[in-house]
Amino acid sequence: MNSKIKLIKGDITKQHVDAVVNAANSSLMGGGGVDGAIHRAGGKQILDDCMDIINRQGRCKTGEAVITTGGKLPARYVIHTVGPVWNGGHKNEPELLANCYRNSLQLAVDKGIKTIAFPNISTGIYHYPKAEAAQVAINAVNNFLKDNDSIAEVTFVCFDEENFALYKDLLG
Ligand code: AR6
Repeated sequence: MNSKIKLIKGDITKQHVDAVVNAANSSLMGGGGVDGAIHRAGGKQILDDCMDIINRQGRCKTGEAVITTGGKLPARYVIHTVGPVWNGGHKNEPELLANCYRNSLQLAVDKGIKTIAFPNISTGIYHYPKAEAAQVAINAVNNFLKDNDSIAEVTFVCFDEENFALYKDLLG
């Protein structure tokens, strides 16, 4: 396992990292779960940036990622990515979920971001099975870090006990 990968149980809005990742939806206009928490804690500046992005380039497709200010968060940036809705596993969900992690990390590299924290994308309102999602997330991050030196630390922030236990097992 890559030594740059960290695991914590907690609230992503409290993380002191260069960028936190948001499990958004394609409208980028906020929602429930971690998306709601990030917009509430980060304030209006994040939504304003999201609106600019939507006006410039349209909706954010599943698996893609965009970047905004962190507003009032301790993190300087928020990377918003749209996870797949779980549809039984036959709608390319694993590839789309891996794309969320890869595209978020690539955007981080492009912005010179060194430390980044991920929530467990798609495992709440989008109903992706947690064990499968954890495996996809860890593989995607590991593979990315193999080919890219510029990211110093990737933290998986698990909010619920079930995800935390799964990651702890998989990360050893
Ligand atoms: N910090 C870290 N993780 C959190 C937090 C938090 N403060 N709050 C929840 N989680 P979800 P999704 C975890 O539902 O499944 C929104 O309405 C939670 O335990 O936030 O990708 C969007 O607008 C779960 O493991 O995101 C979309 O419409 C994980 O975050 C939709 O939900 C993801 O759960 C996206 O659904």
